[in-house]
Parts: sequence; C-alpha cells; structure tokens
Amino acid sequence: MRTKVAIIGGGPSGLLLSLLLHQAGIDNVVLERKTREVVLGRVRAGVLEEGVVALIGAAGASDLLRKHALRHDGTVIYDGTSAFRIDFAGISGQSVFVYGQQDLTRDLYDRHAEIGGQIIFNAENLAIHDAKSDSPFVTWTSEAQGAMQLRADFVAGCDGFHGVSRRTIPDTVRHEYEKVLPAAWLGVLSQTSPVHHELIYAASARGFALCSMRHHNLSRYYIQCVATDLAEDWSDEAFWSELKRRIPGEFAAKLVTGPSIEKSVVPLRAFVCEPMQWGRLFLCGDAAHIVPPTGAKGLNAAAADVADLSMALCQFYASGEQSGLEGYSATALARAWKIVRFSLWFTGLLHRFPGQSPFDLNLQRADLAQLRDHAAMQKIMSDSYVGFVR
Ligand code: FAS
Ligand code: PHB
Repeated sequence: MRTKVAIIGGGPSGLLLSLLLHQAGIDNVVLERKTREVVLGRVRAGVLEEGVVALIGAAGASDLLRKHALRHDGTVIYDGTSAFRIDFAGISGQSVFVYGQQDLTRDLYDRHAEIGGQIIFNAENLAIHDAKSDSPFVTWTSEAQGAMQLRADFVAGCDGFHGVSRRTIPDTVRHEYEKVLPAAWLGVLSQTSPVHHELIYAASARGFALCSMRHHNLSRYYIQCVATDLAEDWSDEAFWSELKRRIPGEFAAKLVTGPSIEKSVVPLRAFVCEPMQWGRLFLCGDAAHIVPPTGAKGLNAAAADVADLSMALCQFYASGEQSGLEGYSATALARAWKIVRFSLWFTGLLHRFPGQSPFDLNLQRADLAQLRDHAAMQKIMSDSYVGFVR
C-alpha cells in the first residue's frame, strides 16, 4: 500500500488531520489500534476554543457542534469563601464552547466516512520504519489481513501518550520532561441538569472540584482525589456528598444528583517530548505533550499541532516549500510549553496538595485574591483560557 501521509492514531488529532489533508486533496490513511467503538467510548475533554471550532469547520465536521455546543462567555471561580466570575467575552472578546470530546470524535468519524476516508482499525504491533529517509513505511498486523505494510511520504504520530510514534525517536535524540502532581481527578458523568449555566472551578479547603456539563441534561463533575484512588473506591453517594462540600453553598443546595453513567480517574501531570519531529515523522497532540486538565487545554493543544502540521504539509505539496515542515517542532514546542505553564499555574491555584505549609496556603489565598481583584491577572487568565496564548 502507498499513500502521501500515514496517520498513526484515530483519536481527535488523527481524524482532524486526516480530514484537513483530504480537504487539500492530500491522500492519507489512518491506522488505529482499537475499534471505532472503543475510540468513541472515551469521555475525556469538554471545552473547545473558538479557534478550534473554526478549524473543525474547515475540516467540514462542525454542523452538529454549531447546533448543539454551549457557548460560554465566562466561568465562575470559587476561592473557598466567595465566588467571582471571569468574563471571557468582555476581557478577551472570545468565548469557549462546551462540547464533549465523545461527540466531537463521533462527528469527525461521521465526516470521515462521508468523504470515504481510509481508516484501518485493529492495527496491532504497529512499527514505523525509515523515518529519516524520504520514503518511510509503517508495518502492522491485523487478524483479518495478517502482516501489512504502508509506504508514505510522511508519518504523523497522533497515537497519544501510550503510542509508538514518540518512542520511534531514538533515546539519544529524544528528551522527555515530566512533572507528576500528587493528586488526580475523579470524574463523573450523570444524566442530570447542570448546577449552573457556566463552569464552576472550586478551590475549597477540602480540595479542588469542577462543575461542568455536556448539554442541558448531561453533567460532568470532577473532584480532586488521591493520586492512587481508583474509580471503584468511590460510591456515587460518596462522590456527590464530597462535591457538595467543595462548591459554594448556593450551588450545593440545588445540585441535582443521579447515578453515574461514567466514572474515571485522570492523573494530574505535565509532559513534553522534544523534538516533536524526527526526519519525516511528526508528533501531534498527546503523543508529544500532556497537560493537567484544569485549563481544558489537552484537546485544544492537540488541535493547534494539527493545524500547524496540516498547513505545513499543504505548503509542501502545493509548492515544494519545506519551511513549515522544518519549523514545525520549534513552533509547536514553544506553544506547548506556554500551555503547560498556564495549565500548571491554574492547577496550582485551585488544588490543595499534600505537604503545603501554612505559608504556601497563604500565598495561594493571595494569588486567588489577586485574580479576583486585578484586571491584569484576569486578562492573562482569560486570554490563556480562550486560546490566545500560543
Ligand atoms: P488520543 O490519546 O485521544 O488518541 C490517540 C489514538 O491513538 C487512540 O485512539 C489510540 O487508541 C491510538 N493508538 C495508540 N497507540 C497506537 C498504536 N501503536 N497504533 C495505532 N493507534 C494507536 N483534555 C481536556 O482538555 N479536558 C479534559 O477533561 C481531559 N480529560 C482527559 C481524561 C483522560 C482519561 C485522558 C487520557 C485525557 C484527557 N484529556 C482532557 C486530554 C485528551 O482530551 C487529549 O488531549 C486528547 O484525547 C488528545 O487527542 P489525541 O492526541 O488524538 O490522543
Ligand atoms: C470537562 O467538561 O470535561 C472539562 C471542562 C473543563 C476543564 C476540564 C474538563 O478544565
């Protein structure tokens, strides 16, 4: 088999890249380790930047998003005593859009099927070969077809944190930076009406909590938990009772609870791989970087990589110009580190970590007061959250 771009990974990064390349008439094949059902079953992210919504539109997959996504012009921050609002629209002139990653990935898959895109599921034991040559190839096995090979001009590593692409870059070339935080998030999805029409980020003395949503009858809640907690360690009752103790009383009083239809634990860590390219292999999204979900940046950062790589590939195939490809890693890494910085700052502001001294807690209180009272601080936070920090 032969194509122009072999895309490893059928998550949001891989599908978005495949659609954007298709729009430009650039032949590509997506290779996904799991089944479509497994990929679409992942709940994950919930907030999209306005620029990412436009990118999904450029990929031809935004019809349902534009119809059903909830536009949020701001968010509520609770400092443990009082709540205040950050007015994204007023401060940054942009909003964010609440639309679950599950729905987005489904839309991307539906569009991909509409255009007759090529995707191979259950691609096991995938390996990338000759990435430093101008004719790399990918091998894999599948029950249906046995050992397979695909030759390509370029390979896009969109296979997430546990994928094979990043590890294809030799240890002598690859530098990995990681910061693991001593906490995790326990997330619950429930078919209940959201407690508020905007998100509530709560920095309570008992730990962080987040009230989010998917639509008017589907809510997404998180509480900070111990890093070693398992979802099954928490009953629904225990979850709801703890959430109520961490959010402002006025919201706790009207919180609609119900059975969890999904419950999962997400570790809090930041990770960056340098470089994000090696020869004709280019890494996008979680394959190259991970951020704590506090800033709602993981999926948006992945989309930004995809936008850069698709533009660079379009430039190459249109005119032979290689500057976009040659500068991809430097551009994407400069952005990734700013996104890591914002996500870690926002996480540190809102979470309580083991070993924090009374001095640390007073500093945290001062930082929250600074965000509440100073327009300059709100400008930095708002611009970062809506996606201006690039
Ligand atoms: P993904 O991991 O989504 O997709 C990679 C794909 O590659 C997968 O389908 C995988 O099966 C496939 N793959 C892996 N190895 C392969 C191989 N060897 N061969 C072929 N295919 C292979 N972000 C937020 O903004 N907010 C959140 O609340 C949030 N919650 C999260 C919760 C969890 C549990 C996780 C893991 C992440 C969360 N994220 C969140 C971040 C998440 O949304 C990612 O940023 C987003 O999925 C990135 O998309 P991809 O880069 O496509 O990687
Ligand atoms: C979500 O709705 O899943 C969500 C929203 C905002 C975040 C993280 C997760 O910061």
